[in-house]
Amino acid sequence: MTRAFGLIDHPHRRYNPLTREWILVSPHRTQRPWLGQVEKLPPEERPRYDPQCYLCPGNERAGGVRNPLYTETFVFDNDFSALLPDTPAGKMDERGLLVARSERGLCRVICFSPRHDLTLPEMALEDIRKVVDVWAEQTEELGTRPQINHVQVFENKGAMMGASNPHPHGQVWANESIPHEPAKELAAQTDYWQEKRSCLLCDYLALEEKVQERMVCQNEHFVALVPFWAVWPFETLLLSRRHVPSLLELTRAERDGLAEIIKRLTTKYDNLFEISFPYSMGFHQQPTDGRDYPGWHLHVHTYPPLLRSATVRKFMVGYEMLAEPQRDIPAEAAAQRLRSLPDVHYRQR
Ligand code: H2U
Ligand code: ZN
Repeated sequence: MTRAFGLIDHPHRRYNPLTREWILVSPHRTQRPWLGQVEKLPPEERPRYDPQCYLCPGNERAGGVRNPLYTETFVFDNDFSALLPDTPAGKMDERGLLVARSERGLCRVICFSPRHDLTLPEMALEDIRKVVDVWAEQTEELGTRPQINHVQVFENKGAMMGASNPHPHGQVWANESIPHEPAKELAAQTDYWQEKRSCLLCDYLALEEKVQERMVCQNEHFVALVPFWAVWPFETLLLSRRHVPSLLELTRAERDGLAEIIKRLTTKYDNLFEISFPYSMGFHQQPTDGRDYPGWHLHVHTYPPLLRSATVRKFMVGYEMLAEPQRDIPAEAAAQRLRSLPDVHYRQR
């Protein structure tokens, strides 16, 4: 029995330097037997076109608008937008205890493909590349508006993550304020930049490249890894190798690299339990208020809820709701699993 502290054997807390939060890691718990039910899921078969789907080409959406017969990507204003462009300005503050502010913005839906039966990993590389262009276009178009100071591009995939429809799609929400998560990351990256005159995520990536143990996959322009401070079981962080603050600064070759690594990473995810793997994935880009943020480094977070099979998922309950997040599978073990999975999708093998 070892007495000396080690990350593999002993409970410990890890620090997330991007959000400045701590997580509890309990590696010894993965040995305990799982008593919950594990069922085999039926194979998913979807038609190329679903007459009931509100995202398929030519179909009607809520409110009676009809989608065009689009052949590549398609973007539209969300029919149930959480943010609206014409909200009147106003605020409330009762002794610092009842505080509110008006918020303007807008929400869009991005269809990745006209094909109802595909998802990102099963799409052709050149078609994912077109989605990368749309993400950049949306960031630019919305971000240059004077009242928009932050653009959040994301995808909710799978019913488990609350996605309303299996048709491949993502969303973009753009608003006046910098939301809570990016605001925490902005503070940490800015402080680091000011203290060290170098970038937090560039320095972090250099460390990870030295040890290699949390790497998942990489190409000339991007690296996907399980961050040291990961909370979700197979959480990953995708980083550009070059220090760029947003999608807009990527060269064509870097956009190609982004499409390629997204295909590879999402393929590995699907291969993990041989199901269409649920997750929430999103880009973190510098604010679009026109100011300079030299410390900001473009990255993508992917948060998947599945723990050890297609049916056993992680919830943030109990200690995690009341104290802090906790994980059983150390980041190193999760990275090793993802790394060893094939780059060819299980349905295309
Ligand atoms: P998910 O990415 O969580 O599946 O959300 C899809 C969005 O599509 C959701 O925000 C919108 C919902 O408001 N939607 C429309 O804009 N029009 C419709 O006809 C149905 C759903
Ligand atoms: Zn569809």
